Formats: sequence, C-alpha cells, structure tokens
Amino acid sequence: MSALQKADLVIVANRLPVDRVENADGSLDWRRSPGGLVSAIEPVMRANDGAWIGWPGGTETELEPFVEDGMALVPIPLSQQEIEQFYEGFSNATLWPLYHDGVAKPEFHREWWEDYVTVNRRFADRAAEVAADDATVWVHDYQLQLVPAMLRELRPDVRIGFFLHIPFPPAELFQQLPWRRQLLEGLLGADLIGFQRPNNAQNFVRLVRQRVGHKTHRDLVYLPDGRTVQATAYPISIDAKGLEELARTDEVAARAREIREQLGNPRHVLLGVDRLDYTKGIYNRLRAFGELLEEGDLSVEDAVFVQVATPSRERVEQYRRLRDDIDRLVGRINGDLGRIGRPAISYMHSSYPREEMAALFRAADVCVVTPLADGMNLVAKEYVACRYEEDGALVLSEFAGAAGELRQAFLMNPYDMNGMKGAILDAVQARPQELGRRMKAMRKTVIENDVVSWATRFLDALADVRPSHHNRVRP
Ligand code: ADQ
Repeated sequence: MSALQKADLVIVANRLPVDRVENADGSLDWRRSPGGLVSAIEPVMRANDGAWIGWPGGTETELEPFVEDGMALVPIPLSQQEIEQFYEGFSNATLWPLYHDGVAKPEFHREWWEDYVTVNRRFADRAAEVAADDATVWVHDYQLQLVPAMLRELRPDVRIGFFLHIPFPPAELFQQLPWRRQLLEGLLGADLIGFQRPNNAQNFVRLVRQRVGHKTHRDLVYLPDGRTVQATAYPISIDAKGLEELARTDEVAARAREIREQLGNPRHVLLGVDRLDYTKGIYNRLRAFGELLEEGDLSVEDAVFVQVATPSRERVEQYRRLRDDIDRLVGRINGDLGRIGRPAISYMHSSYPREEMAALFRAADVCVVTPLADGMNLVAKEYVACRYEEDGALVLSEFAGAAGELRQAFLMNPYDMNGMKGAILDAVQARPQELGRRMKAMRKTVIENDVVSWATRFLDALADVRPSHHNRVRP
C-alpha cells in the first residue's frame, strides 16, 4: 500500500502514533509509540487501508507521508511558534485547564487562538486530500475541535466522527471562553461526537441549545440544513486481554517479586502512576499518605508508597511549578518519616516499558488513583486488568471517568482529605474476601468493555448516523 493512496478510513489526531528515534550511527528512524489508541485503532486501520494524520513531534517541515509498521502515516509540521501557541498555549494552557473543571487557571490569549485556527485548518486541508470518496474520518481530541466543520466544508461527502478524550465542561465554565461559539460550531461539523461520560455529552448538547440556538432532543442536535449531529458517551478502554496475558508471564511475576523485595518486603505496597499533571491529584494523595503515617494509622515498617510520575509539558509554567512542589513534598515526607532503608515514598520520574508497568501493577496491593478531574483514567483499568488473581484494591476518585464503570472501587472525593485518608485505610485493611468480590466485578466490566469494543461501537454508530452513506467501515 502506498502512503499517498487515498484512504477509506482517516484518523486525525494531534500526534502521529510514532516517535523519532536516533540510531547509533546518528541516522533518524521512527518507533511506534506505546499507547491504547494505536492498539485500538490499528486493526480497523489495517482492515480499511487507513491513514493516520498527525504531528510527528519536533519542527521538521520536509516530511513526506510514509508507511511504518504497515500503517500509512501523514505528518503535519508545526513551527516553533505553533508549538508554543497552538500546542503549549491554546491546547494545554487554555483548553486543558478549562475543560478539567478549571483546576488551574486557564489563560486566554488572542495570538494563541489565531494559531489554533491556523493549525486546525492545516489538519483539515490534509484530511480533505487524503480521504477517499465517501470515506470515514475520525478526529481526536481537544487540540482539533475546529477540524470537523472545516473538513465538512471541503468534503461534504465524508462521514466525520469526533472523540473527546478529556471531560467536556459545564456551561458555567465553558462560556468563559472568548471563542466558545466557534468551538461549538467546529464540533458540529461532525456526524457523531463521542464523549467519555454521559454528563459530558449532556453539557455539550445543552451548550449548543443555549449558545448556538439549535434544536436538540436527548443526544441529538438538529441543524437548520436538515443534518443531525449525535452526541453520546463511549467510555474508552484498554487492551485488557493483552495486558492480562503480559501480567501472567513468568518474567513479569518474577519482576513483581523482585520489586517487592527491593522495597524491603513491606506488608502493604501502595502505587500511583500518572503523567505529572495537576489534574491527577498527586500532591493531595501523597499528603494523605504522609498524614496516615504521621498519625500512626500506617507505619513505614509496614507500608510504602511507590509513585511513578512521568514529567510532561514541562515548558508550560504550571507543570514546572507542580513538579517542584511534589519534589519538595516527597523530600519533606521522606525526611520526616522515613528510616534508613525504609523511605515512606519511593518516587520515580521514569517512563517504563509495558512489562515493567505490568510488574508494578502486580506488585501493588493498592492502586491509588485520585484525579481532581479526568476524562477516563486508563491506569485504573490497567491495574484491574493485571489483577487476574482477583486480589488487590483500587482507590478511585469519583471525578475520574472510570468511576462511572468501576463502581466497586473504593470511591472517594479527592478534595476531601479525611475522606481520601479513610478510603486508603479501608483499602489497606479490607479483608481478602471483600477485595475478591470487588475485583471480580470490576474485572468483568474491564474485560467485557475493552478498547476494541470501544472503537467498534463508535465506528458502528458513526456508520448508522448517516445510513444513506453507502461506504461502511469494516470492523
Ligand atoms: P492521560 O491524561 O495521559 O490520557 P491516562 O488515561 O491515565 O491519562 O493514560 C496514561 C497512560 O500512560 C496509561 O496507559 C499509563 O499506563 C501510561 N503511563 C503513565 N505513566 C507511565 C510511565 N511512567 N511509564 C509508562 N507508561 C506510563 C488522556 C485523558 C484520560 C483518558 C486518556 C484516554 O486525560 O482521561 O483516559 O486520554 O482517552
């Protein structure tokens, strides 16, 4: 298959599913980036000769479409200014905090918005070139909310789906945006808009009714030209079977034992795994653990908290500050409460391969997931997938999308310090029988609703939104 051939299925996402890597001899290569979205979409991409449009990272401008690992990839270049204004600025310092309940203060700058429009147009133009007649185009996430309408103008024949990976905010927050109407109209270019949770879809429909004035009924928006747009929740998931298989291997089991030994074989290993982001509630979680130690409910002889926090978006000021704050807090807790060979918190900034992640999940008695706001949170589902012996406890924020499905977790409000401490303690002290009952139910949910079923349900629904359209995507 040539990378330049027109495609019946086009994925449009901010990032390509590959990273640039440098070989020993200095030449450059691509390596497939790990991630659920790629594994979910890859089988449908292959079955449909799909193409994936996205930014490859960096500022290279001369990149031609290419095929990597059997996937046709179409790079979209970004200039240094666009990285700063479209990506770090409007996407990550305006939309990201605003869509996550305003947990950090969003910044509004007109120049950032202008670059957001420019870059969205570049993605839409390329999608219009790459899509075959009557193709299906699936646009992803908050960086590209204008693409659906821009693409529809250029290519009214294509079927357009959009999926938002992060929460969609209530009207009270969204209407702060000076460009609120343009964003809503951008999204309305799609035939189907997928959200993580039903309340996100409801927020959107309500805003469209109030701000744009279109008629709506339940999850449908009726446009004046006779077209309808459907806004529905499709909670994303993980490759649960693949991850469980990995967790079951002897290598991972041995590594999990080794991790526990290296931690000094404590009775309770608690684990947090996050991108270092202020939405993830890492600071409060570690404070809660520190207080449990201080107050004698837990002791460093018995319990250790392993926190893996991969730095991200470090050029954005709020992220740099968060990293410093957490570094200081970990230092203080370990300095005050740790003993020789027994730190209270084992804190790592590294990014790990899947095998090591599976071993960490196997080694942990309690996984602590405490976001202040989160579209879904895949870590919660990954922990459940790895606990095939039906043991282990999940402490989960009510504000993670995953809480909608994982009702048997130890649910808590991450703003309520005492509530969070109580949930952690309940999880640590729960009887094996109770943990088994909870884990069994959560595992059923995660295994039945994996990422392939997510992608299939979305694409099937997209095909049904416009049944007159004759070209169906093969599952
Ligand atoms: P993220 O905010 O990135 O995703 P999350 O859903 O938790 O958050 O996914 C993180 C992924 O990175 C997980 O698969 C996790 O295992 C992996 N990971 C984290 N730290 C790692 C490390 N140190 N080494 C290796 N892997 C690591 C956004 C939204 C979420 C939504 C997803 C998918 O913010 O709410 O669930 O998209 O839609």
